[in-house]
Amino acid sequence: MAKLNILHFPDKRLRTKAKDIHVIDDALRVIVSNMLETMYDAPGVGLAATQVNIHKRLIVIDVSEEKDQPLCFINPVITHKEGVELGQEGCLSVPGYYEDVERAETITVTALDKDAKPFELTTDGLLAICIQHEIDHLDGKLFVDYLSPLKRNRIRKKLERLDKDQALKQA
Ligand code: GNR
Ligand code: NI
Repeated sequence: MAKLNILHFPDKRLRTKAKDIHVIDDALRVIVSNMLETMYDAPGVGLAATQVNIHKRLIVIDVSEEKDQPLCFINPVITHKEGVELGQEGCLSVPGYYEDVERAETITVTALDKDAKPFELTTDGLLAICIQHEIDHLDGKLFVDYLSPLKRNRIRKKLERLDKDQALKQA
C-alpha cells in the first residue's frame, strides 16, 4: 500500500475533468486501496481520484464512526436529487477552511463497485453531502467555487503562501 500526494487549491490539475473507467482490474483495485489509505491517514471522510492527480471517475468514502465501512464508487452518477440543505464543508485540497455550502438533501446515486458490480444507493446526511462533494471533484469543481470571489481569493492567497513556504522548507 502507498500513501498518495494530495493536490491543493489552486493547483490547476484539480480542474481536470475525470474520464469514465472502462476496465476494472487489479491495477485499479490497487489505486482504490491506496486512495483509502491516503483518506484514512489524512484523515478525511472522502477522496476523489482527481485530488491525487488520477483523472478517472473514482471516489472512496467512509463516513462511519469506526472507520470500518469503506465505500468505492466507480463512474458515479446522481440520478435523483431532493430538497436543499446548508452544511459546513471542508476539503483535503483546501486544508484548514470550513464553509457552508448548499447541497441537495437526499440523493440517489448509481455506480459500479470495485468488483464492477452495479449498485444504486439513496441516502442523505453527511454521506449525501460527501458524494456530491466528491463528484464535483471529478468534474473539476471545488467547494470554494460556491463561495464569494472575495472569500475564494483570500483562501487562494493564503494557501499559495503556505504551499510556497512548504516547498522552500523541503528544498
Ligand atoms: O474529509 C472531508 N470532510 C468533509 C466534510 C464535509 C463535507 C465534505 C467533506 S469531504 C472531505 C474530504 C475531501 O476533501 N474529499 O474530497
Ligand atoms: Ni474535497
